[in-house]
Amino acid sequence: MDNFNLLKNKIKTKSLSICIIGQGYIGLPLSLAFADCGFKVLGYDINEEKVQRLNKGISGIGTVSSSTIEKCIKDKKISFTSRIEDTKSCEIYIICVPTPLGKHREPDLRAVKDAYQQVANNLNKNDVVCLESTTYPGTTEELYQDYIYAKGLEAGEDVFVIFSPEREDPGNKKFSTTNIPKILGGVTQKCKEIGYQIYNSIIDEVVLVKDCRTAEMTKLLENVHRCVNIGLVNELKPLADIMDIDIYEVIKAAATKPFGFVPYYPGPGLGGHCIPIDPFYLSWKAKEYGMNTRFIELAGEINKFMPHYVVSKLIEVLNTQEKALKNSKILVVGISYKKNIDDIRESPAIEIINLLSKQFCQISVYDPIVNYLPNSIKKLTHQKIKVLSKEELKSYDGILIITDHDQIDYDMIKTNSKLIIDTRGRYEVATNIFRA
Ligand code: SAJ
Repeated sequence: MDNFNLLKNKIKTKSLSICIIGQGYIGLPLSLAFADCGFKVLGYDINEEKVQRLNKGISGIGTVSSSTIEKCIKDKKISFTSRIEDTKSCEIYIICVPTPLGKHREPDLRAVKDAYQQVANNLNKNDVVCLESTTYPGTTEELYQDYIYAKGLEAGEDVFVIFSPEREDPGNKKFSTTNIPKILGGVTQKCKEIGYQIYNSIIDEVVLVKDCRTAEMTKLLENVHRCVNIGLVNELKPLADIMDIDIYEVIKAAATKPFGFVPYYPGPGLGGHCIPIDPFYLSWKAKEYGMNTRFIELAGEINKFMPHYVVSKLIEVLNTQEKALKNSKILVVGISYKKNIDDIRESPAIEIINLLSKQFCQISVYDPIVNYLPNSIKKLTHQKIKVLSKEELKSYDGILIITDHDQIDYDMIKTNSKLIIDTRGRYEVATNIFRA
């Protein structure tokens, strides 16, 4: 049996070990999905503390249960390491590391390149390398040329090189790693076939596309679509407000159209490690072709302005009550980047707290899901309250609903607050309730 069919057979019998590089919101659920279907999985992460915690079966990610990890460890299906030399014996490498933006909003592929370099150093004939991190079209081809082909290993013959973008919606109980269709492209047709077999072991639907560039672009279109449409409703929110129109009622009414309309909702800004970031990988790459992506840039400007709009609205409303924001007591309700999760990365709440701190008001925070406040926020806030009480609520000059976790008691807040700035459409507009 030739190498290619031997590899296909080993995938089919799950007699291969998979190394998943990056044990975050994407890598950890993926590791557990492969372990659960019978592969031997080694979860690699550079963070030693995280690896020690994972080897004790402690998740640290709100959307992944510790009991699931404990079971996989007990069944000897998975282990975790921060020593790259431990990954040498693996045959399939899947890279799920962050792709942030640099300080000039340019792609920062350092984590991806480090991972690729480490994998290439350990790569043997018939091994497989897959990148899942969101990036600009052409990245996988560049990495293959620089780190693998440069070593004399040819894709589709000696090794198999794939791009299959992650698709997770943290906090979404309806969709998980195994039932979200997976896009997949390869450097060659044989790479695609191998990739299809690997992912089809755990995912119901694997959607093959022409090549890696197509797969990379598909993922970016998904996130650009969200970024631009959220930017659209964020632009319309202040307009509707000044026209004395309830934008949430308008969107709800428009959503009754059974075709040709997808509802998006205005918010206090755009958070998370994807939507505010990924589109700018494409706008950066477009410039190399002499093209501008004006929708992406404009949506970015609008979304980035929203925290300023929220604070200016608070100042405006306090003024009508002949109060200054300075020395006022303000409560920020909800600080994660979206509701019902504990992740505060790129959260607009952080930007709003920074802006409020420059107005010399006293800032308190309430978030029943986020247990940890980074020092950068701790030093700007007076306190993080654990339980809402009537007395506590009455003591504030203004309350900002920033992240509207479902478990929050909105009736209690409404009944006991002097002033509410609602950035999520939780309330109808009222004498003490304003939209921003
Ligand atoms: N947001 C709005 N209005 C909306 C929807 C979202 O203001 O109508 C805000 C959220 O509050 C949040 C940000 O946008 O701050 C991002 O929200 P998101 O729902 O896109 O959440 P992410 O970034 O965790 O996950 C997204 C995925 N979400 C959905 O498809 C619903 C998906 O786009 C990607 O699979 C994922 O990013 C990723 O990993 O790229």
